[in-house]
Amino acid sequence: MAFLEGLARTMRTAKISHTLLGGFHGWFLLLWVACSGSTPGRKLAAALDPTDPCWVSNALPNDRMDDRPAIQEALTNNGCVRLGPGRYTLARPSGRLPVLGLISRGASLRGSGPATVLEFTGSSAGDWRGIQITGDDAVLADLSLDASQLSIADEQSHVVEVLGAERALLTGLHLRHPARPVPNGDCIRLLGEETNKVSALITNNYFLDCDRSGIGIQRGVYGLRISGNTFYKSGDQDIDMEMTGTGRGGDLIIAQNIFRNPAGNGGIAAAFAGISAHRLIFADNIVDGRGLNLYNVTQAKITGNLIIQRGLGSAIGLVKANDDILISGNTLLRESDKPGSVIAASHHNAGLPGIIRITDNTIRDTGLQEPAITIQSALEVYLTNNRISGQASTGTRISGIIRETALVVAHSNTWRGFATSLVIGNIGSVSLIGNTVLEGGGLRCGTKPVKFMASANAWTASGCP
Ligand SMILES: [Ca+2]
Repeated sequence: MAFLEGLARTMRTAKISHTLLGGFHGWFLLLWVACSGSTPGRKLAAALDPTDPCWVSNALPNDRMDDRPAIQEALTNNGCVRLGPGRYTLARPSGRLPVLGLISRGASLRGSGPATVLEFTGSSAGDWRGIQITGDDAVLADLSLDASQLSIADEQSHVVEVLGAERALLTGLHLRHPARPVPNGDCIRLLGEETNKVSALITNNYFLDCDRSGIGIQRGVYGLRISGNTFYKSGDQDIDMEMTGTGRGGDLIIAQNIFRNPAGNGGIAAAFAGISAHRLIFADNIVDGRGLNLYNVTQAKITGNLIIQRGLGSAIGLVKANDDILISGNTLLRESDKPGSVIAASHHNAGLPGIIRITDNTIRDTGLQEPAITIQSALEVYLTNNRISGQASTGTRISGIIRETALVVAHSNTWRGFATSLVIGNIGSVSLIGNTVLEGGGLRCGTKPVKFMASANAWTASGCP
C-alpha cells in the first residue's frame, strides 16, 4: 500500500512538473511559488495555472519590463486576462489612449488580490487613461491600480474610465493617484450619452489619494450602485456627479461606504449636481470629515448615515431646486466652529427647494455662527421626531425668502441648548404639535403665518398668533 501511495504521489508530482515546467516561465513561476510563503498555495496555483485560457505567458511581474503589449494582446485576442501576484509595469503607449482597453463584450481583467499591482509609468501630460472600458458586461477585479508614479499629472488623468458601457463590474480594486497637491483626474470616471448609457456596480474597492475625485460621474449614467467602498484622502470630492453639457443621469444607490478625510478642511465628500439628476439613495454610509451636497436633485433618500462635518460647510447641503428629499434616520454632526449648518437648504439663481422631509434624525452642532438647520424658500417642510442640540443662537430657522413657504409641519421634535430653538418667517400654514425644548429658548415667529395651529408643545413662544 505504501508503495502504491508513493507511486501515485510521484505521478502527481510528475504531472504537475510537466505542466508547470514546460518552459522558462514555468521555472520562474515554480521559483516564485516556492518563495511566496504568505499567499495560500492553492489560491496562488489557481491564479497562475498556465492551462487557464486567461493566463498571459509573457507578462512577467517584478522585472520592470513593459507588460502592456502582452496584456493588451491577450485582452484583444482572448477577451480575458488573469494575473498572479507581483508588480506589472504598464508604460504609456505613444500616440494613443488608453494604456489598456477592455473593448469586447464581457472582457475581463482579473488579478489575485491587492498583491497583483499594475504600475503605470511615464507621463500623464495631456489626456491620460489607465484602463478604459468600452465593452458591455466587462469585469475589472482583484487588482491594485497604482498611478502614483506618473511623472506629470494632468486633470484629465483617470485611472479607470467606463465610457458608454453598461453593466461594468469593478470590484476588489485598490486605486491610487499621486498624492496631493498635484491635481489629477478621477480614480474612476463614468461617461455616457443618452444614446450610449453607462451603468455599473462598483463594490468593495479602496480609493487612496484620488484627486480630483474617487468616482467622477458625468452625463448619461443610469443604474449605478456604489457600495462597500472605502475612500481615503480624496483631493476634491470622493464622489462627484456633475452632469456636464446637456446630460442627464440618475438611478444611483450609494450604500455602506466609508468616506474619510482627516485633513479637517471641511467641504464635500459626495456631490450630486446637474440637469434633471434624479432618483438617488444615499444610505448607511459613514462620512467622516466632510459633508454631502445636492444641487438640482429630485427624489433623493438620505437614510441611516453617520455624517460628521469637521470643517467649513454643511453635513447635508441642499442647493437650488432640490425636490422630494427625505432625510431620515441619520446621525448628523458638525464638529467645527467654521460657518455652516448641519442641514442647509437654500434657493440659488432662482432655483427653489421643493418638498423636504427631515425625520427621525439625531442632529448635533458645535458651531456658533449659523443655525443647526437652515431652510430657505422651500415649498413644504416636514420636520418630525428629530433630536436637535447645539449652542448657536438659533436651533432651526425656516423662512420663505424668495417665495412664501406654503407649509411647515414640525411635530415631536426636541431641541436642547439654543437661545431660540425654532424661528419661522413668511410661512403660509404652520402645524406645530408635541415639540419640546429641553434646555434653552423656544419658538419665535417672524412674519406671522396665515394659518397657525399649535398644541401640546413644551416651549415658550413669542411673536406668534
Ligand atoms: Ca514586467
